[in-house]
Amino acid sequence: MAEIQDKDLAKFMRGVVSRNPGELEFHQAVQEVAMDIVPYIKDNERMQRMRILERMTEPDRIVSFRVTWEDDAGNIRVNRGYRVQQNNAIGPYKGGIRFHPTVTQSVLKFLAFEQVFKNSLTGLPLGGGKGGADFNPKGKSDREIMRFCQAFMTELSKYIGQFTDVPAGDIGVGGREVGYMFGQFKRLKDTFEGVLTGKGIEFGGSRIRPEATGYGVVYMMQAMLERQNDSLKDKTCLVSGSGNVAQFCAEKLIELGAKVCSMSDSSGTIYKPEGLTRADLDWIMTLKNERGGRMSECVEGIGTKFYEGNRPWALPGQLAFPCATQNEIEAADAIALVKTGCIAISEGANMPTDPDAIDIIREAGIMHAPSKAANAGGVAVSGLEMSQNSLRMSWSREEVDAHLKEIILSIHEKCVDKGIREDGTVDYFKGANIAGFDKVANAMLAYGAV
Ligand code: NDP
Ligand code: 8G0
Repeated sequence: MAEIQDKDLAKFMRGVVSRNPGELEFHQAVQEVAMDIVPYIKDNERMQRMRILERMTEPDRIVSFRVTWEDDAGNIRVNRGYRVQQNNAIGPYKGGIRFHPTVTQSVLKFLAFEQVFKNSLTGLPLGGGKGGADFNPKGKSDREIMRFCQAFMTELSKYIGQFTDVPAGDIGVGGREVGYMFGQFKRLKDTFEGVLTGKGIEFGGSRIRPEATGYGVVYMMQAMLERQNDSLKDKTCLVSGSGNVAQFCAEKLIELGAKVCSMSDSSGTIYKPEGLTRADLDWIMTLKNERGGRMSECVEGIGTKFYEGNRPWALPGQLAFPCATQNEIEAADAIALVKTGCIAISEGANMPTDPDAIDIIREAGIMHAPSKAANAGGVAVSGLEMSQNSLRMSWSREEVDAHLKEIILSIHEKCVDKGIREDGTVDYFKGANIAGFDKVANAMLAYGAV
């Protein structure tokens, strides 16, 4: 990372680093926000005196717990579970649960911190949190997944509730896992409440929740292009990932006439220069959602190219949609994107672009919507799921999609409002940080020293 020039920012970051030693992802997420917020509140005596930014960077609490479960061979297995309850100034803690071997406290703290700003941007009454476990669901049987989810929820159930903290899925946690966790919560507490989102439609789930994040990422791109009198039609697109977010990002792009030239997983990238068809995407969805397959199988299945171990960023494409994981665009990838003429990036994954890559992309004048703005559609529809649960109602696809679009457009407007530069271009990172910060900060000021 480049050395920090601003003296106040450097001092603030020294404090963050010394209070959170070794938590690199958390430092990265805080620095990205502080870069915009430290100058923004420099002359705000009240925000300074009330230590608003210091308080925002300290989670309200973190619970960490042992998850003991039994595998199919009868072995006792142990994992570590967490819930980071970051900030509930504007609503109950809200954010997903990740099951992946790379889960650490630092990763969940960065995600929970980002979540606070994102949830604020949605305009809905949602605080920020995140949870997960270092459990690897790959290769596990359905019954092992069930036992793990039940063991995880047995402990987590002590800390959550519809008005307290409302988790959902994330990497490695989809509809099936949410079902197992909801079932266990209901069994333990004997209450039927909207304590999780991303539920099945039969037990309180919202229409469009599975699609929401990916669709929203595309709506954000559409809004950025339209501001330039441009459109998605016939644009070549690089999508990374092939999970929930990537699949529905690809679906919406195809529907709107763009060409999805790549998708990927942790083994490598597929490439089809003329763009995947709807039938290709259906094949990929079955491969990933039902057969637990790898992207390399697309070569035989749908006739794409496959580049083992590679990310898609060096392939030709006008638009980029990172939808896999954090720091999947590094400096060399950013250079490749600039070289092949990428004009805009909409982030589906959380913090997919590392700080050096962000600088390169900014320098090149590429439009770049940060995850906290671009992927907020997922949590927004989770917020709508909570509303429907409270109303004991269920809205149609059209109603939910219309709300989703409206929320993404309003986030785009907030970014423009707070991030517009003198030359008329927009710093979407700055706009999202300031707009997300304002609402939470003002609520915290209203509460006094708590
Ligand atoms: P899924 O588990 O459905 O899919 C994850 C995808 O990313 C898979 O293709 C996976 O490949 C790939 N991936 C995950 N970790 C790595 C890694 N360390 N290196 C390389 N590839 C990796 O998760 P989602 O689609 O739900 O989540 C993707 C991203 O979007 C995450 O950053 C998540 O936080 C974010 N997000 C998700 C939302 C949602 O509603 N689901 C909402 C907002 C943000 P493989 O199959 O090989 O592991
Ligand atoms: O619905 C949610 O609360 C949720 C689930 C997964 C990821 C996210 C996110 O915004 O990163 C939110």
